[in-house]
Amino acid sequence: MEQTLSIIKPDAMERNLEEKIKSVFIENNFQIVKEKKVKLDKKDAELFYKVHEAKPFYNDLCNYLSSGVILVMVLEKDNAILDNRKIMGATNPIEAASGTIRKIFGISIDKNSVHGSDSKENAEKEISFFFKD
Ligand code: IDP
Ligand code: MG
Repeated sequence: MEQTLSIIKPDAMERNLEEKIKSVFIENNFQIVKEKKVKLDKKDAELFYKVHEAKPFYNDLCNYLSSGVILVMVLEKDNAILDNRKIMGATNPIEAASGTIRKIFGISIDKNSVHGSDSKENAEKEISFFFKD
């Protein structure tokens, strides 16, 4: 079994899509093993997205992630990291495959409803960022 970190971002939380998006994970055989709602401050968001600090959209991205309540989840299944990326769809909802979370719910490249870890190394880092045990 593998674990990955998933976040339902502020745009989706504000539109009350929490249960709908969670049911996509459950239908796709993920177990939600940990979850919590948090409101990050800007500094937390900057730390979380540190890999993107050189990108032109970094400041907007950090403002956005800290703009409202988010739902952070640890998802578990075989191949959780890649399978989650598949059901999320491409970063830009316009380019996301039909049936993916970002295609169905995403508004724009920045308000794309969900985050998912992109590698084993980042999944471990991101899980421990939110869930210290
Ligand atoms: P990912 O979320 O699909 O892994 P990343 O490249 O890791 O995509 O980017 C992190 C987040 O930054 C994206 O989910 C999106 O919200 C935002 N982002 C990525 N590229 C752009 C862009 O070109 N303009 C504005 N926001 C972007
Ligand atoms: Mg990413």
